[in-house]
Amino acid sequence: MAIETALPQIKGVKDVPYEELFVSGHRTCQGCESALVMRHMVKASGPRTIVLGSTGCMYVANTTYYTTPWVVPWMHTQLGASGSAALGTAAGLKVLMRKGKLKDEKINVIAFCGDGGGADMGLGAISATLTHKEYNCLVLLYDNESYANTDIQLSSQTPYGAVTTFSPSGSKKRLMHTRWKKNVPGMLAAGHPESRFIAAGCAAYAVDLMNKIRKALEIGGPTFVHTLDPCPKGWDYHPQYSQELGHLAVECGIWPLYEVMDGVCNLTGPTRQIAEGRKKRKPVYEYLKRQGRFAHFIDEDVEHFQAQVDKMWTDWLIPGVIPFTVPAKDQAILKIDKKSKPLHEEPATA
Ligand SMILES: Cc1ncc(C[n+]2csc(CCOP(=O)(O)OP(=O)(O)O)c2C)c(N)n1
Ligand code: SF4
Ligand SMILES: [Mg+2]
Repeated sequence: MAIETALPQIKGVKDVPYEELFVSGHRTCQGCESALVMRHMVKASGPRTIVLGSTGCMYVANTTYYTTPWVVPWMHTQLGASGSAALGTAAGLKVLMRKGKLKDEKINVIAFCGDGGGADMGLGAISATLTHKEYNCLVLLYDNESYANTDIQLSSQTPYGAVTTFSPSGSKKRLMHTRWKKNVPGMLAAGHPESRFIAAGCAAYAVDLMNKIRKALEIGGPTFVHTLDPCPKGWDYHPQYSQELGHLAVECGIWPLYEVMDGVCNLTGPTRQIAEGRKKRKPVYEYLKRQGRFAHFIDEDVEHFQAQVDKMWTDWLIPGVIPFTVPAKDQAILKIDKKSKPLHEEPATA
């Protein structure tokens, strides 16, 4: 029987393939959203897929000796090498097919990395890969907001003020970590014109995520998807709340869902509803209070966090995506009319 390789958009849950290509046999924590990302990722891409994985929880916990949940071919790659592994594999397949050593068919190449491996250590390799338009590959960055596998160290994706093993809250210094999260998908979309698809997703919005993965693989060339993944161990909450926290991250406006296809930015899911004024953005306190990593926050910390998120929605050129603020005197020259766009509701005070 011929294997269906086209990847049409999924209209609703009934369209989601039954076939599981990431099954039992892994040892991720209960409630691990990153494991769910892996499952959705290969469900969306189908059986003609090669997965390459950087060191991290999704490598270590998924490849305990003699067991693995991967049904598709899988290979480990070095912590900062997801970009290089994706490009090298795509190039290798192309050569083998050109020489007639492999059947000429569409094989999806996906390399995943964590936030430590992708947003920090391997960012250069991902950037280089996104400039090579002749190779078809997807880099998926699963972001649990810490170097989780080595016991929750701070990364550039750890949110402002959060406790990690490298940023404990002390009596002299309440907040050890005061940097705002690096904007990886926005940065990559703004700087890589040869990449035709770059997106931000979350497994709590499974169909939205699977469709982004399918678009990335169907459009061709090097593409990138960044997911925000609640991690019960690192974020310190009961595993049953992973999906709820994913929803809250989006509903509070902290993690906007969007895709940039051929240079056109499209907000998706609840992010679009908030931007259109059809849904009220929730106060960030709703999200922060549910996690032990923010338990040391006092009112002024919550207020600072809220003010930064508000700025993303009110001042940024594209809410949550492009962090430029255009001064009033230049808005007409740049054809920007902020007043015509109701970007946010007034946030409630926490
Ligand atoms: C070059 C290199 N430095 C350090 C390590 C040790 N190490 C293994 S996994 C890991 C954490 C990776 O964090 P991240 O990429 O965010 O993935 P996560 O563990 O959070 O899933 C580290 C530091 C390594 N394997 N290779
Ligand atoms: S530490 Fe976090 S990312 Fe790692 S397996 Fe556990 S829940 Fe998943
Ligand atoms: Mg991580």
